[in-house]
Amino acid sequence: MSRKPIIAGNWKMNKTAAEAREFIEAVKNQVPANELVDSVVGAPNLFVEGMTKGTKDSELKVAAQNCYFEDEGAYTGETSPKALGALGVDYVIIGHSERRDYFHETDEEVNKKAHAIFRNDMLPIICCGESLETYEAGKAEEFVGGQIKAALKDLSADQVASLVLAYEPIWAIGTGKSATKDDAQKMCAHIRSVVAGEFSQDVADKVRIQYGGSVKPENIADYMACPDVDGALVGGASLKVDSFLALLEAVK
Ligand code: G2H
Repeated sequence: MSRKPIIAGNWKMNKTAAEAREFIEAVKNQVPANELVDSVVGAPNLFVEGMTKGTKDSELKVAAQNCYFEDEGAYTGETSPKALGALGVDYVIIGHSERRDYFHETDEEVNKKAHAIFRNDMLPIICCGESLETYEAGKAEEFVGGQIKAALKDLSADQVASLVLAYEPIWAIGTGKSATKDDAQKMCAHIRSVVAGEFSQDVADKVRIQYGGSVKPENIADYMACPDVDGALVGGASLKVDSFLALLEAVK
């Protein structure tokens, strides 16, 4: 089963709107063709509008980094998925361990957000991953399997086949300690088997699974060589033009 690779930069809370514009101008005409790879930049929600305008005639796609699960209403400070959809945002990253950890995002909220994202014609990139403690206790597969089942609850088979899952072991995020390619392959294969069990083998064969956690141009080929790894969610190494383009070149 061949799945199109997807490389998504996750800028986290970095860059100003002017810096984002500069980045887009520098990369937008150098992004590989969309038939080869989905190239995505996850910008701070504050300036996704500029990003969607700036990437209009390019192969680059835009992700928001979070949204609320209601479309509108009295939710001061939240980001409406309806508003993101109307701006032409392609993907929304949800369930990132930083949001789960610092902002107490629960599995149930991740699931509600996934439904809201589909309702507004975007695709979720759903993050999962275990802590060092869980990894060392040998409970990583059980833990991540639980996150996946909860996140995908009541989605349709077609929806699940079209979304993106991102396995990011928390102990490998921004630490420089990337998981080995065997760790990544083992967990991504496990995640695919959980999807097969909950939906079908056909859906599991279609869903794209990224690895994330200290991915950089120097190690991306190792992960992409794994049969169940379909791309990467990249933080630090997605911030610089050269490094982002090198990641895309490595997978096209
Ligand atoms: C994991 C990743 C991107 P980094 O959070 O989501 O960040 O590549 O900096 O480890």
